[in-house]
Amino acid sequence: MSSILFEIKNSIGFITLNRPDKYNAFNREMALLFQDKLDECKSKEIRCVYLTGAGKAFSAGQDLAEVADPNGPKITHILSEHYNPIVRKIRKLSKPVVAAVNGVAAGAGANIAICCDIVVATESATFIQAFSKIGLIPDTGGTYFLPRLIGWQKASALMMLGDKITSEEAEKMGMVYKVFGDDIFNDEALKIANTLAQMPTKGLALTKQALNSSLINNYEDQLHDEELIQEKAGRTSDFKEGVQAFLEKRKPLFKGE
Ligand code: T3D
Repeated sequence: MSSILFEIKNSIGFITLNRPDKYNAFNREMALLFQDKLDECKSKEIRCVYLTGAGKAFSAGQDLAEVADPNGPKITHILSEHYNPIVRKIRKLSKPVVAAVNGVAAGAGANIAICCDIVVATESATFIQAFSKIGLIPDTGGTYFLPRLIGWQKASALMMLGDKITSEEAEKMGMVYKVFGDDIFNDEALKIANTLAQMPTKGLALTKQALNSSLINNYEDQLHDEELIQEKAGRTSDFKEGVQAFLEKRKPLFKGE
């Protein structure tokens, strides 16, 4: 069985982390395969990506058995070849990526989730910045995204103490968009992905571009970027369709173009 499952349905690219007996911990093979699948998601056919884990966990981060293996990859390679490319590919992908956190998300698993565009979680899911417990620093973009999502103080405490927090706490802090009861989680998370997959994909891609640049721009540069990016959105056929549908009082039919 492959460590990453991938299928395309209703314009959604479904990526499932699939090492359930290891809580979907990443080894090299899985990290590289995940990157390949993210590349496949560039296809025009896919208008939203849905990322989840098989079994009980979302992902327990780096496979610690691989780290302990003297023949395994070195720390610097693990970051430069495994996790950093994953974060870059998710942030650069010109469509929304939904992290459907179905269980524990620890270490790199937690930080992959929070770099996605929309994070939803089951009531029973938990988040752990597990790195400090084994003497590492938080990586996989965590030191960049987490303080920006929940504030520097809370990020600092979670990263130093390595506390396990519930999905409800994560939602209150701003790390998660919505939490759903375990019984309705799949349906609700899928509803979000289906909605996104029918929306103006180029407009969403440009929204993502503007949000990405807001992380580094000053205020004036951001206003300038909004002008440039909105100009591109205004040239899409979905924008024309959106306006036309509004004027004709009908439901728009967006084609992602
Ligand atoms: O060089 C580098 O490493 C740099 C890159 C770093 C990136 C990172 O992600 S570092 C952080 C690595 N992750 C962790 O430290 C988390 C380790 N796991 C845990 O703390 C706990 O397993 C969890 C809190 C995630 C879940 O706890 P619990 O009690 O619900 O489950 P469990 O019994 O501990 O785990 C279930 C199984 O998954 C178990 O297998 P077994 O004994 O039943 O055969 C366990 O060994 C396995 N598992 C869980 N996490 C990992 C793992 N196997 C390998 N690597 C893991 N990270």
